[in-house]
Amino acid sequence: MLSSTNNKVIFLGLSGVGKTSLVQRRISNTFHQFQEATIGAAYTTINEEIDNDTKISFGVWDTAGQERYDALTPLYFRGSRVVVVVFDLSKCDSFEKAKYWLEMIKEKYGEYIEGYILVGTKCDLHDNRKITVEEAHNLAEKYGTHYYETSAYTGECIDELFKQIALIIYNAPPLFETIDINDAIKLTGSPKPGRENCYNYVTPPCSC
Ligand SMILES: Nc1nc2c(ncn2[C@@H]2O[C@H](COP(=O)(O)OP(=O)(O)OP(=O)(O)O)[C@@H](O)[C@H]2O)c(=O)[nH]1
Ligand SMILES: [Mg+2]
Repeated sequence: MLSSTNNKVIFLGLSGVGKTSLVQRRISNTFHQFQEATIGAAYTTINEEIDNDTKISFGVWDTAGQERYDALTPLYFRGSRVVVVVFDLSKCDSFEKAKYWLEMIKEKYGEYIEGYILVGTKCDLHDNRKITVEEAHNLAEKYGTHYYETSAYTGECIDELFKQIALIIYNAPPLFETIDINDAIKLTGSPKPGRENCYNYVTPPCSC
């Protein structure tokens, strides 16, 4: 199992698009018609199986979409491996907000992020649909993101979305580079009784 602590995933999008509902459907297979708006951000750990021998664990930051939190949201970008930009297929303003986040992240934070996913939610509301598949695909193509259409109400495409997040993390290079042993501080000597975790520190000899 790969550790979750450094595998940070952030969900972004206008208030009411259904970010919390996506996460709830995945972790407890439930749906709440009157889901309360998130305050600040909520954190959850999710485990995904890549295959029989490989499991990935990642931490999801489900951010608050209300505009008053917009200035705070970029604080969560730092160290994110995957960014999930969410919009409501029945709300044009949420699609505009998705464009805003994609543009701002690519411009300012792009180099640190391994993958982006664009998600159109509430695909169960067929009659209210405002954003066409073509428009969504064009946006996904412009920013090089994956694209999913989901419904937290029916559960459609939720498993596929979280599996894709896990795959991006699985295929990403490791977060930390291995330290050359010659550059490391060497630990020598025997630990003192009762202080088994304490060692004498000896720095490597100077090579000059
Ligand atoms: N029909 C339908 N309604 C949904 C779906 N997903 C979410 N909703 C409803 O949309 C409303 C908002 O959902 P939330 O999950 O709270 O949205 P959010 O993006 O987390 O909102 P903030 O926390 O304010 O940013 C709730 O009333 C949900 O029941 C869906 O797939 N289909
Ligand atoms: Mg929420």
